[in-house]
Amino acid sequence: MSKKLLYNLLAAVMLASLVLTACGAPAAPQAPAEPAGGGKKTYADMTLCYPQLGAESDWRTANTASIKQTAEEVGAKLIFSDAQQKQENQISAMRACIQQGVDVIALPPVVEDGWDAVLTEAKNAGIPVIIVDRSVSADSSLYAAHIGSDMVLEGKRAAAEFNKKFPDGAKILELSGTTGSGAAVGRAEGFRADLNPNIEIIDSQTGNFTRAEALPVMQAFLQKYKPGEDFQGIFIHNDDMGIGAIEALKAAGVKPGDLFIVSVDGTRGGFQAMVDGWFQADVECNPLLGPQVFEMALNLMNGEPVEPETLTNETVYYPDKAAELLPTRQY
Ligand code: GYE
Repeated sequence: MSKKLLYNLLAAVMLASLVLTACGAPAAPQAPAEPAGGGKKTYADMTLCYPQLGAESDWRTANTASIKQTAEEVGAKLIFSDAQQKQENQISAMRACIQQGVDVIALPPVVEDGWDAVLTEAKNAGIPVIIVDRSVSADSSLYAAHIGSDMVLEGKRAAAEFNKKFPDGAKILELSGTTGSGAAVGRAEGFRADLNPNIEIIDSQTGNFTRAEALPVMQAFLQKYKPGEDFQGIFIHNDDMGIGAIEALKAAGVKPGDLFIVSVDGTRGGFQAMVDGWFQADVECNPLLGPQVFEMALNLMNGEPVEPETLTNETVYYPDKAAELLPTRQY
């Protein structure tokens, strides 16, 4: 090929690509740019945004620690914020990250609904989003993947404990997590799906996953219902609320073991409550998601395919092993 022909060819190709961009074809979403030199991107290239939903529980504290520690270990840059359980704070934190042009956003959504707009903004900016921990109701085309627990299964596991304990039926209370959160919705759904029909949930109130809010809710329950007579058990959506509830129960003269209490998370506080005889089972929910999140984020940066749904492997803990396992608990 002559030099001239080569130049002409090159000029034509450049012109064509100019015309294409000038026509305003939308930027291909989520197609990561080829790293310079064609090599793969590494953690040193990564800025990950984690708009944490809050600091409401020991589970959350452990989740935050896992994300921060993993960022440090792999040498990635982390933009972390705490939304104090407010969706609008999470959304503004996400928008700030989009503006900054982070590589990946990992979002633990406080509630399921209301994410479409900001997820669309991230998608249009070509920033992949990993939904972490709780789920969103948004269309799955708006995010790259979800990593977290099977909340419905956790509810089913709790129901199985009540079914075992009360084959002849019972009346129970439910202390539920944050209204509209994937964790509370899923646990309530799984619990009701598997609970025997002779076990009646006589009341259900939210304690917003915190000790402070669960305490007055339990106090109000105790004003209305007599423990042992009106109800024999409580399903509590997390250990922190369980600890708040125990304070109210103690103050009302209830003794450990008077009621059948099943909680969720498996934190050290939950294990202590089993050692002390308050909880009869604790359904595990694992917050240590940092390593999985960063690994997936790197794959996304390199345009590699990722699993759309990664569920954490979990179990149920009982008082018989609680004392032995307590010192080994990581959260
Ligand atoms: O169970 C609770 C926390 O979303 C799985 O949120 C998480 C839940 C966890 O506040 O302790």
